[in-house]
Amino acid sequence: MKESTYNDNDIKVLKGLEAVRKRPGMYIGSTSSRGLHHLVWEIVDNSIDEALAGFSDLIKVFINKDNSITVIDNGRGIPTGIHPKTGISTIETVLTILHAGGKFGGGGYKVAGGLHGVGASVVNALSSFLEVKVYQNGSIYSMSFENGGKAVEPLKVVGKYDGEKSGTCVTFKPDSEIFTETTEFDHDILKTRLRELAFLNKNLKIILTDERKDEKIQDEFLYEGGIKEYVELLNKNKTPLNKDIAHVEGEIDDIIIEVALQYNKSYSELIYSFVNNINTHEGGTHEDGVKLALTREIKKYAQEKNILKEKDEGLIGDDVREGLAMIISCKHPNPQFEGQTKTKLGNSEVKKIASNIFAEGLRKFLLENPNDAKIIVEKAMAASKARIAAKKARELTRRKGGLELTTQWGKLTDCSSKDVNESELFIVEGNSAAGPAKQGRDSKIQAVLPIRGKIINVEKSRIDKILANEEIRSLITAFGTSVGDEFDIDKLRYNKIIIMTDADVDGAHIRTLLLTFFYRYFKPLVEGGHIYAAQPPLFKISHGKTNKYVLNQEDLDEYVSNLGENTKYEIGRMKGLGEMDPIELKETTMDIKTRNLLKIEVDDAILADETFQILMGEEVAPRRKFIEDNALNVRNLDV
Ligand code: 1YM
Repeated sequence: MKESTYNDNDIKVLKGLEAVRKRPGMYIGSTSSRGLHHLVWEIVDNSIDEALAGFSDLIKVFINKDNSITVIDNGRGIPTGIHPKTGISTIETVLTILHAGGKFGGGGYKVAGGLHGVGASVVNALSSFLEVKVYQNGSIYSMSFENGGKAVEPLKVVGKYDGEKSGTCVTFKPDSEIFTETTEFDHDILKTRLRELAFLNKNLKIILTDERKDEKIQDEFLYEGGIKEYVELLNKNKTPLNKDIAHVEGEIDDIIIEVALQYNKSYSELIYSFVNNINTHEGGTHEDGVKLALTREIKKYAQEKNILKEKDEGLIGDDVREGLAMIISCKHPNPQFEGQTKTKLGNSEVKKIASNIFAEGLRKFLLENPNDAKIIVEKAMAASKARIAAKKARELTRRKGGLELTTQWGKLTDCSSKDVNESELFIVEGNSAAGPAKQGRDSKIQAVLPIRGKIINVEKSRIDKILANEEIRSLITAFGTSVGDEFDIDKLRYNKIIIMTDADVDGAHIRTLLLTFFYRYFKPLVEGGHIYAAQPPLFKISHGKTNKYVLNQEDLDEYVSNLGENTKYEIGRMKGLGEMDPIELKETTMDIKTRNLLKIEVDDAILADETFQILMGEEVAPRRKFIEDNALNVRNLDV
């Protein structure tokens, strides 16, 4: 009787795990590097849940020599007894039955949900090997699986130990038959997220050890200040304004809201929000509530102190968020995630709770820190003035006949198609490149906008000054979306916006200036995958009557080595787009059939912000260090 239950179950288990192996994308998003790292987060999330429940304070992650991963925590250990529903051990249940990770107890805050939360069984299904060890009541229990979750032998006690401690240890090796692109873990990806988890869970120690090199690398993260220290990191390369970081924490109806913030001299806002440690990229009710209270409280304070007068135009959200670095962390027992990427908190009750908790805490901070409060209000007032000036300037140009510009710079050569989906905008540097680009384009779907050399550095200027810049205005007009509080992505006129600059240092600088501008003022275009970089060839190889263009040194070497010993050839280094004839430019860089576009994607928003700040911001010392640290890379790239 018992045996037959086990067999039925066995078949069900294998079917479940097979389904995961058949369509891994459905469970972990993709089988690319991102999916590979997702496996680690599934296991680590179980350890984090245990820490959130208050049972553990240490997580160790090892990248082993063979690119397998070991995760250890000092929690209660996965229960070792027989599971009432499945009739097999709870450990085996957790590792072989889909969604068993949904826990049996209920209650408490769980990382599970959103992107993660498919559970340890999915990791098992996608691994060539997995071993779990549980330390409980003096016994070490162990069970291992291979080939996508097939049990090697049942759960057994493999040893004894002295002491009170308990914990779980999972080692797994991703299956190379599933992860065909790569099975190699990226140290930095693991490090960044583990550090983030340590910031979000104060007093939780996380240690990452990379055993792959002869000299092993170890990073230890432990933050007593939690998200306060996270804000400190966000402002590391900036000039902070308020001396003390404002920190607010409160709980209503089991919903915990924690916020830390500090203003800096820059003009951009940096807000990262989380729910149960999951980054809510798309925001949601917790973020809405905090933003609402921020605007209301700063405005109220400014009026009470008579800094904001009756006659003044009010402060709006954009004004009080200029130069703001803020982390919002919400813990919710039953979060509902919405949005395109399921990273938007939907629970409607949270807005009011977040706004009430934050309003009270911020008010207290402003009253207790009058000097900081004054600096914050003055920053918002200055932003408000600039915004109003920019708006007036925009209205003026509009009355003068729209933002259409008639100067030679910023003169758009539009495409004839009105179908946004097929339309492309090439932003080219200088008039010499505009000529061949206009001739080499497909005039139906490709528009060309020449810009003069270096555009204004938006990292160092406020919106009013930025909008006074001719190049910037022509870009905004061409996009069609407007900017700032008037931005509307539905008005975008081109599906692809392609930066086409020379393959040299100046070209790279212009590309960085443009990317900074897009990232700061048109983030939805970057996040929506509308921004691209063209890749003009770096070398031209001529032999006989053939001209071959290649992108880089590697391709050059390969092409030349295949030419045959007796072929005479010449290598030319391309200096600029203007040097190419229209047909060459079309074939190598513009033609949708033959070109090689680079899509601009942001994997790590915090790193992107930091890099733009370092490269384009006011502070010189961090830039020097960045260049020194990366000089070798640049040299390698640009042989
Ligand atoms: C290295 C990975 O999985 N730790 C871990 C997992 C569990 C528990 C403790 C745990 C949870 C509960 C009760 C509970 C899990 N248990 C389950 C299940 N580390 C790692 N540490 N006792 C222990 O949630 O009630 C799933 S995960 F389902 F068995 F309870």
